[in-house]
Amino acid sequence: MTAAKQGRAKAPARRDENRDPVSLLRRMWVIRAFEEKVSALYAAREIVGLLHLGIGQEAVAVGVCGMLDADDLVYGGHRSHGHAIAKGADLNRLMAELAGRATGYCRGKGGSMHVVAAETGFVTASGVVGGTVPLALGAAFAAREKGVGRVAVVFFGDGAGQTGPFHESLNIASLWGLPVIFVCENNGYAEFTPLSAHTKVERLARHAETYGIPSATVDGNDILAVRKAMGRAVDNARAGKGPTFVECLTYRLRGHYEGDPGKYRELSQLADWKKKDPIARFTRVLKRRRAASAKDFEEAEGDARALVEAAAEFALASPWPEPEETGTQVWA
Ligand SMILES: Cc1ncc(C[n+]2csc(CCOP(=O)(O)OP(=O)(O)O)c2C)c(N)n1
Repeated sequence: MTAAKQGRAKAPARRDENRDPVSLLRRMWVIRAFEEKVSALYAAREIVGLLHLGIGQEAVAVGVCGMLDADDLVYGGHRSHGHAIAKGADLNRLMAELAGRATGYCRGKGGSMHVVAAETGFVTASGVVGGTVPLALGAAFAAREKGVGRVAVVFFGDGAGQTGPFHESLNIASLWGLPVIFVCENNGYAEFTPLSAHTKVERLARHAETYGIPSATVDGNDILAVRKAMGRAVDNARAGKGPTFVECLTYRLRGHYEGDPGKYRELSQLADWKKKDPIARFTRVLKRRRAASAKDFEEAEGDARALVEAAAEFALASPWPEPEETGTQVWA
């Protein structure tokens, strides 16, 4: 069976295979198309529960994961469909998980916020804000003890940067020189609270400084800037030089959750950020550099939408988990 038939969006096996700019654009399109479809299925009540979309933040997911090897480990949070896809998650199984079906990654028991796609190196998402930051330290510690040269990456938001586990993790990662990369998606809001109302530290990377960790703050809607910062971070982690903090300034173009009326932000702010859409922006870069043909651009979006439609069909045709399964795979 081909990768496309399995619902896999040609995930990078190794960082070196991932230099083709068109493949980066294609991967961003897969994430965008996937989340737009999920939004439509949610409106149709085919997907239920709380749903957080990362539309507008695709350059961070693809920029970061594209610099990793297949066996590097990635931890997400509550807004992590894009992170899982960028690390190579199978679209069919991911969509089925969101739709609560037995063919999903966690047999439909995890849903949007608790996806585990272990064989891709996407270890887990989590609904506990800041909760996966210390978990990534464990993976980094194990990798170092085993001497396997693997790195661990954790994605989190600016809100998570105000939690206790985040600060404890930075301190220990620095002290022990762990091969972990902290990727902060600073999208300016924690739920409905603007950054200025939850901290006086406007740049989260300043916390890294406090704990003696090198950092970079980059335009998170510029995939090339994200890749550059990540390249350095990964090289340092693999060379035994310890952690790096990469702060990506970005914006979510959807509400905090699907159905969020969004009254806490100005429409003009949204319109300004739409102009900085990471996909449109990278498309413009490629056009300027004549790095892709008109057909490449058309196919990048078209193929992504076709893959996602197939994933939705697969998910909705899949069986529900049996009621007897309720108590299995549950650790209690
Ligand atoms: C420990 C914990 N506290 C509070 C919440 C409620 N909560 C859900 S999302 C969220 C905001 C998170 O903001 P941020 O980390 O910036 O991520 P973003 O939503 O912007 O991606 C909060 C407070 C939670 N899920 N877990």
